[in-house]
Amino acid sequence: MLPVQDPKLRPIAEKILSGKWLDESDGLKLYESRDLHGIGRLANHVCESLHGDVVYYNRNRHINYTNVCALSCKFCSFYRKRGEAGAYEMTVEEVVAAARKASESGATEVHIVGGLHPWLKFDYYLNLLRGIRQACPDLHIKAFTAVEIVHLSRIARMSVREVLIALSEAGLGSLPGGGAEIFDDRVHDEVFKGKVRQDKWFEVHRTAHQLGIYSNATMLYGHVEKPIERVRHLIKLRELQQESLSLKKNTPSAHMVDPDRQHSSACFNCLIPLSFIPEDSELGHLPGPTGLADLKTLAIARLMVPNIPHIKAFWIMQSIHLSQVALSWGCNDLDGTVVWYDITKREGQRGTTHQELHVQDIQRLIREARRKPVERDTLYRPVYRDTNGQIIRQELVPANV
Ligand code: V47
Repeated sequence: MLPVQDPKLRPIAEKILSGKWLDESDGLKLYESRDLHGIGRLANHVCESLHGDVVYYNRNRHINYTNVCALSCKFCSFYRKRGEAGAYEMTVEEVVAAARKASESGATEVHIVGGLHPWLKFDYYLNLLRGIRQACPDLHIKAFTAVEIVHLSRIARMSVREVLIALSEAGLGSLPGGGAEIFDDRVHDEVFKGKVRQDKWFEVHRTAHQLGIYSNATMLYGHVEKPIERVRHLIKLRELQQESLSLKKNTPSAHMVDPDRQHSSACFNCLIPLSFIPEDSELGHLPGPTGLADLKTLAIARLMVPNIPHIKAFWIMQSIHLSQVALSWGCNDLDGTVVWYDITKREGQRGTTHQELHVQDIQRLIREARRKPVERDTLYRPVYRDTNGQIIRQELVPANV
């Protein structure tokens, strides 16, 4: 029995159940359909066939090192111009201190992104990575969106490839998925003119994958884009992933990011559809997505992009309550403890950067959704801890844990 009620979704359901990929018109039909539960069941089918009942989370700490930005994207309420009230930039020492504190309280990852600061030198970024690497050798540093990487290549007068190699050597572990927004020139010119276009975003992630650096991908939805633009965005991500996966299959394995040595290539780990939060942005007059629109988009992301293994409901943006529901709509990841976040704030969080979920609460949300919570590291390897919360080193973990 096909798990859909809308007859227009039957051919799509058949494709999904037989493991075939959906095309643009299938994506549009999913958006047009009112059979939200049918779409959810299909997404859940894909999710469970990949991950069973496991839902991942991590112990992480987001750090936004500066909100000073050369750009003025209309959807963004985070950026400030230098000297403007509320503008800040953290020193390298402050970032390292925040990372050390996170590591001491059990985090395995720091997620570091900021605005395109017009005056910080390339050395600032290298020193920041080196400082964290030295202070916390085991902490994974996921840092800098593709847009920041292009900015660094301009200020350092280096190619994207050279910048990524330099950052890796200084301690970068992987790239977050931000800055993708919607890969469409009309939407680009209307909402984030001045930001790099899609070709550059893809160049950064393609190059990262070739160098063996894993990355994530995002889609910012619920502002001025149309369903067709979301569907095309998702298909473009699926295409790069396919390219990266076929390269990965054909390269030998070794974990060195070294141009003179052979290394294994990488791919996208996770896709994060980001629900637009209009408050305090230049698009504040827009209503933003509803809960049902959020669920539909998360599920459609799962269905359109079967080759990116993980779909994350980022609780900061989809809200804690809806992210829990999304675990039955194709999502198998909630991000993590976060602790500190300045880019977006929902009602009730305005005026504070402290946005934190405790591990026990994350686990409770997942269990209540009838899933099994598994702590992961950035690269989705399970993290095992003893009863005091200390990490049991992977190689010491017996096979039956
Ligand atoms: O690039 C900015 C988005 C992104 C708003 O890789 C907004 O694991 C909604 O990319 N409403 C940064 N979204 C966040 C991001 C991310 C988050 C969590 C995990 C990962 C990961 C990546 O936030 C920006 C932009 O697309 N954004 N303003 C807003 N008003």
